Amino acid sequence: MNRKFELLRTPAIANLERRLFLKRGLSLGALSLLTGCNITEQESVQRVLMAMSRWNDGAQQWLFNPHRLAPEFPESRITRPFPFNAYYSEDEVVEVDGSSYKLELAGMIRERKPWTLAQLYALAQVSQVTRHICVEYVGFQCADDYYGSIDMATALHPQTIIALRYGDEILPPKYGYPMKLRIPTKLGFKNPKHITAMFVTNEYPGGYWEDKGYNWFSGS
Ligand SMILES: Nc1nc2c(c(=O)[nH]1)N[C@H]1C(S)=C(S)[C@@H](COP(=O)(O)O)O[C@H]1N2
Ligand SMILES: [Mo]
Repeated sequence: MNRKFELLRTPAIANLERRLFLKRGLSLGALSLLTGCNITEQESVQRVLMAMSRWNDGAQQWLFNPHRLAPEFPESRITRPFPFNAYYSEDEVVEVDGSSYKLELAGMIRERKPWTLAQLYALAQVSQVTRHICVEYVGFQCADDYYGSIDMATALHPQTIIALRYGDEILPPKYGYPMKLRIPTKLGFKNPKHITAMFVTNEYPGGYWEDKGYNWFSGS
């Protein structure tokens, strides 16, 4: 889904983003993306945040590489109407009074003066047409109680395949008959065998080893 954002970026926000970036490898943008998503259970939010913090171990640096730009799209590719996402329904959207609205600034910021909406509108603006990815996992269940999950980008990777055959034979039992997910960009445990069900979800499904503490991303 693509959506158009009218964005403003004050030097203070850009600086805060950069600091978070360098210190924790997690951008403000990634966090605010999460909160805008259609995640209903508190527990799954916690699990997503835990999963995200586990990404932050160097192997996934490319995800948050400050020099890697997200793809941009022409106006014709905008999804309309754009679906509503929140932890409540659309008729419960919070009402904000723009005339009294103030953006408070706090923490290690030199100028902590709140900004009014009029002041914000007066700043230089940029626009972007970019893809909104809520969370989007693909989960797998296996015949032997094994289970696992991968991000959508990995699922759509050209070398991620469902293996039904091994060499010249039907996939043998020990390698996952009748179906094994083969992901050459990931560690062995991310390749579920004997798959009986696949599902797409926005709630972090975890995995057999991941839920015992293994790194969820475990790949390149
Ligand atoms: N269903 C199922 N899938 C699984 C496992 C398992 O125990 N059960 N083990 C994983 C691990 S740890 C590895 S290394 C690979 C091994 O796959 P292979 O036997 O095809 O080499 O399968 C993965 N997929
Ligand atoms: Mo493994």
